[in-house]
Amino acid sequence: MRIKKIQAKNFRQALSLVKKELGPDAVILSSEDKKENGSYVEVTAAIDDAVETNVQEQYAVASAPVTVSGDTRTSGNEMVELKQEMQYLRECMESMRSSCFEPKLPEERKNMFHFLRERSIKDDLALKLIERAADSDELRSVIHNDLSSITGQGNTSDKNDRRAVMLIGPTGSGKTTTVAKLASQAIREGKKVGLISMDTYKVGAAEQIRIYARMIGLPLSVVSNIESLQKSIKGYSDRDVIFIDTAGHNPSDSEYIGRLKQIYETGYPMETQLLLSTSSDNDFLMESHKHYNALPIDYVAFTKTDEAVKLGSIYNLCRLYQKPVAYITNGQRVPGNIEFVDSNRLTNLILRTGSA
Ligand SMILES: Nc1nc2c(ncn2[C@@H]2O[C@H](COP(=O)(O)OP(=O)(O)OP(=O)(O)O)[C@@H](O)[C@H]2O)c(=O)[nH]1
Ligand SMILES: [Mg+2]
Repeated sequence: MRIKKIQAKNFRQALSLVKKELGPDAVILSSEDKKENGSYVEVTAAIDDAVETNVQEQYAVASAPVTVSGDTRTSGNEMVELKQEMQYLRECMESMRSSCFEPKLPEERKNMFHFLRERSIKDDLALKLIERAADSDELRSVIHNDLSSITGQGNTSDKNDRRAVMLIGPTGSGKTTTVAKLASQAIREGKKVGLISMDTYKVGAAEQIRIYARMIGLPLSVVSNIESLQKSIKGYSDRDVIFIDTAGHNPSDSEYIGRLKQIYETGYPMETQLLLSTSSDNDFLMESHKHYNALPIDYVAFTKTDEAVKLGSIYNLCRLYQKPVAYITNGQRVPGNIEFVDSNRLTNLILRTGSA
């Protein structure tokens, strides 16, 4: 970690110097208004970028090298262990930072920082937000602008070609329930709808979606491999839209991501919606990005907003995934409990206090 003290005429100028000297990931540890020899601001900032980039150099200094044919090299296992250790230290630092980190900021900015932290917005994002906003009104519009620019990236050009909409997401994120909600909504709009379930993994999964299909009055096809998926899609050639439900797994399971990847290899134009439950652990959802990022996700959707006390994770995840938000779901009822939201509504949810 590199720590640096920076002096400037005012806070805003100090922050831009911090960014210039330590980069955009630097965090402010303290800020003081000084009065000696005229008034100025002194900011102490830190960056922990050295941890990862210097792993190899540090290893060479800190460990005894393994000699291979007179050569000095690190063994593969040692390097893996060392990387794991560094990762562990990094995680410890992160959790210390989020539990004890208390930036010394001017009073108004400190209040804004706490307001964002109380809503579970990540410290680094919160610091960047208060850098760009002079007061809480401006804070709202900065968040709104960030969300609008992400939503503006919606891939709408080929949307009409894509009749199939596939829902993916971690276990229990609400895929099957949401497929039923979306299907009901499409029927209400006068569309001909087809349903496909690719979940033959979980006990009772087929039965769950079969009940919904019967309730909505829709044909359902349950498939267990790519060939039957293609056949089912072909069989639904008279349908305006086909909703595909998938089995939920832990996203860190590489076989699961691999199976999803195979679906795209069929070349069938498909819209993919990633469902993330706002009642899940924020860090788990952030971590899942590493894995889902390998797939061509078109939209994210946030489920179970009715169960979440804080919805700052929506902001964290929008910034991380950089995908437009298709909708939110806010209850178990089918049909119903689904809301197609704009940036304005999302901003309100992120900044709200207590559950909806
Ligand atoms: N409170 C609340 N519960 C929801 C919402 N959406 C789904 N659920 C509930 O969450 C539980 C899991 O929903 P499912 O639709 O089965 O989730 P899934 O993603 O299909 O689960 P897997 O197929 O096992 O991965 C069920 O009890 C749903 O009724 C929501 O918006 N709010
Ligand atoms: Mg399911």
